[in-house]
Amino acid sequence: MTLLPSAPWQAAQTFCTIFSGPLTTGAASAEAASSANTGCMPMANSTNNPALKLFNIILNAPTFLFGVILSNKPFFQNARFHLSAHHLRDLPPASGIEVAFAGRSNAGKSSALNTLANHNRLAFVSKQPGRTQLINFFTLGDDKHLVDLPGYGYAKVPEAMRMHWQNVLSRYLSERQSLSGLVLVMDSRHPLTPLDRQMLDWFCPSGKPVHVLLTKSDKLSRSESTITLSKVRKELHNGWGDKITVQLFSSLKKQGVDEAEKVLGEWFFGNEATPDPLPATE
Ligand SMILES: Nc1nc2c(ncn2[C@@H]2O[C@H](COP(=O)(O)OP(=O)(O)OP(=O)(O)O)[C@@H](O)[C@H]2O)c(=O)[nH]1
Ligand SMILES: [Mg+2]
Repeated sequence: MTLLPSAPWQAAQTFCTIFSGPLTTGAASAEAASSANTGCMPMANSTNNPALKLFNIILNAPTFLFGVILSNKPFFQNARFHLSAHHLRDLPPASGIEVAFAGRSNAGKSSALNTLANHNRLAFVSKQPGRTQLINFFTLGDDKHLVDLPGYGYAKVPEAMRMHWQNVLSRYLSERQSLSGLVLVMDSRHPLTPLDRQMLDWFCPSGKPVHVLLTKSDKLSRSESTITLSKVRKELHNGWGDKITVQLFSSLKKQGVDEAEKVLGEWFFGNEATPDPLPATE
């Protein structure tokens, strides 16, 4: 048993409670989460102001680092289910930072999310394609979210449903202000399908970063993995620019977890504030 807080923001909470009084983080509802915002530092409403955003990041970095040192746990392991949405109007307010996992049905999005969270059943995983049929939000606390998107490209989905999700996904990817980066999950045996390319076409004009996870890499030999990685990297850079990074990933073998955590950590916390992931204690 440990008396240490189990999460960076819990550690931060302890810190703040000791030095500044109680906090309002860890809110259960979307409304509460958005109003609670973050940390013990005075948070200005920075949604539309880049200077204030930067100010808030700098202000909160020491608190976050303090929390991580105390918690001894990579931050994604604190992911908790927050809400599911069928329509854009059901999404939580776009006030924080979120990173979405998109990709073909059955590519391994939910599995990758569970692997990062070190949790077997946080997001639903199934052999049956089309398992994730809602936009599922997982909170990391502090108004930060991981988002599991419904997969695309599953032929047996009814036309009306396919049109609905095409519309929702294109609008979500191109309009959502709090969406800070996209993890595009591709089965490493079938990368860059036409629909993957369409996703990149929808998202890349936003100028936000994309990280491609070539999942199920355990199904490729070492040399196949190396060749696939370099081919996909080249094609991504040629087609969509250098804001796109790519790596091999296996949820089954838990390979590529540190690399993915590092990239996502930078999106959530910025270069300076991102600690190297520490070994999990459980
Ligand atoms: N061998 C192997 N199988 C994997 C890996 N990742 C996922 N799978 C399997 O692939 C299937 C689909 O995984 P999901 O994570 O549900 O895929 P998804 O992209 O969320 O699918 P939808 O929700 O339908 O869009 C499941 O049977 C997983 O166990 C992996 O890295 N290696
Ligand atoms: Mg899924």
